[in-house]
Amino acid sequence: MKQNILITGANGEVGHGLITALAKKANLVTLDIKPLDKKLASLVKKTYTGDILNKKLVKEIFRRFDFETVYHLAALLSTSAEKNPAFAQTINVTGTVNLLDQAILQSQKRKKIMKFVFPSSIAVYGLPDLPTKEKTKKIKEIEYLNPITMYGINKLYCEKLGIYYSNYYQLLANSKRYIDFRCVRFPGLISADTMPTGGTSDFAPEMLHAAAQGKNYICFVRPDTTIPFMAMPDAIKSLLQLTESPRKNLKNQIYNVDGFSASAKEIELIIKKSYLKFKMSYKVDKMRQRIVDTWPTDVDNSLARRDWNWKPEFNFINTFTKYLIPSAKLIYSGHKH
Ligand code: AKB
Repeated sequence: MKQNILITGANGEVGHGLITALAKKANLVTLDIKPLDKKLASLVKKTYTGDILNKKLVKEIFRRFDFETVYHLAALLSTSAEKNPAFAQTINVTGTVNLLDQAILQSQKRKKIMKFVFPSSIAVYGLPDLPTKEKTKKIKEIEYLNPITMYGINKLYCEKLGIYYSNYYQLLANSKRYIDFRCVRFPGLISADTMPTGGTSDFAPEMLHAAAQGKNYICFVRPDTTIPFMAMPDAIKSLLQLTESPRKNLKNQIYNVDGFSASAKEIELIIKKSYLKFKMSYKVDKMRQRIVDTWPTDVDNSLARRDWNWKPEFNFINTFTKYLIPSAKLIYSGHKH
């Protein structure tokens, strides 16, 4: 029998990829504040349009379905969160607690472990200044956990909550594990199919989508701004690979995953090789620049490599030449929906 999987924030970029990848293998139940994209509707068993903060709704979903795995993707990204920190805290943290509460209740009742997979972010890092960022290069999971954004703080706290719910919940009166919390820290994600909203790494996908639509683009960070990025197929691959790994192989619960590291200028130049008429300029947004200046240049993937054999398929060049540009060309010429 196919297992039931719940995906929150299903209508977002990662949700799109995950639904497509899992549709054949599992019965998918989705929750999002917006109605699910029509293209995806036929791939899921049941879709709920509603708020992660609506406890009654979340309870009802867990009453109707027994879940093997939950992918909790719903979140307000870093720039949006900075515009409304109190709201971000509620969505990102209270929303996660609502879900973890229902997950643990169900798994205790069924006496079965539930996997709870959570995308965290490089926003949990906070480098104090540019020389330290320059020097640090590939950051390890335990380094510089001093986020300066509400989103980064929320993600870091939710990582801790996940660890609490899976290892110490009510100090595990009967020392049994009910939640198997697994987490990847994503870099900036770039998808050919969808546009992110409200993130600070959005300058890279925005550049690509502007070029593909024949529009000009004004980049909101300095040309030398360098952070790690990942092609969406690798992001989906990493979530699936981590979910499928035997628990005994996982010595950690939080893993960096890498794709490639590139500056805004390098991204501009590679896009311009395919879109010869693309015009771009830079107008720095101080708040967003300040955020990315505290994010690392790159991440160290050695724990993910060691425990679940993580290896990205896409590097800087083939992310653009083999995935983003060919797919964006198809999409914007109307051949792919
Ligand atoms: C954002 O920019 O907020 C996200 C992220 C890096 O987590 N894309």
